[in-house]
Amino acid sequence: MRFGNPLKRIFDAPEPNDDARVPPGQFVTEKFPVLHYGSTPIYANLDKWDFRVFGLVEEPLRLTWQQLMQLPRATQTVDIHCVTRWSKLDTTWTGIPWRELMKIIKVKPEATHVMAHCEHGFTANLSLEVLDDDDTMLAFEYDGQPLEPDHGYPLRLLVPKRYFWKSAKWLRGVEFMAEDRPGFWERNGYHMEGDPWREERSGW
Ligand SMILES: Nc1nc2c(c(=O)[nH]1)N[C@H]1C(S)=C(S)[C@@H](COP(=O)(O)O)O[C@H]1N2
Ligand SMILES: [Mo]
Repeated sequence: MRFGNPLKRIFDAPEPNDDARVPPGQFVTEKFPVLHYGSTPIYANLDKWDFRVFGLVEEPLRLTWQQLMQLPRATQTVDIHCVTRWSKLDTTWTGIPWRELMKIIKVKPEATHVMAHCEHGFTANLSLEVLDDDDTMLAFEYDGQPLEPDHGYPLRLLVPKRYFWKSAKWLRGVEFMAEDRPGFWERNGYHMEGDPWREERSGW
């Protein structure tokens, strides 16, 4: 029996399959589909725009765009997974890491969950445990450019470890809560957690 050249076998090995990066039931797209309920907010400027931190915090905050832009930023490349079955690999975002935001907030010990609040009343719920990750951010750039209006300009939440509906566009604030509460899509039948690796699509 011959084993051949072991080095050759290594070089002939197929590229690591993207399957390992794509959650079950998803297909990869090169496009960047636009998906949301309602209309896209258009801002003439950000003079009146603010970002609110409220609920179970020692001190509620209201940050202007300029104040938010003073916070440390980071750029990361991640995969995103929409519950409507498209995944997009290697998307590059710049934003304020969640953990940087948390450094300026005094969260009360009883807080376990966050409701993301957006323009037009859209909401999405997340546990603090899921948010507390180094790839969660308040994103304001995609591919080095300000977010397109349709993709959430000026600010969206980015939670790569959850289905993309949790990455709330046109984010205007975060509310800290003592229990989990369904957000917009969660009230409409989506799963409370939305982990793509566990295919947590429907809550029913
Ligand atoms: N404010 C707001 N954010 C939202 C939504 C929405 O309806 N309103 N839809 C979510 C859903 S279901 C998806 S799949 C993604 C789509 O983001 P994209 O349009 O940038 O691809 O946004 C999420 N964020
Ligand atoms: Mo979605």
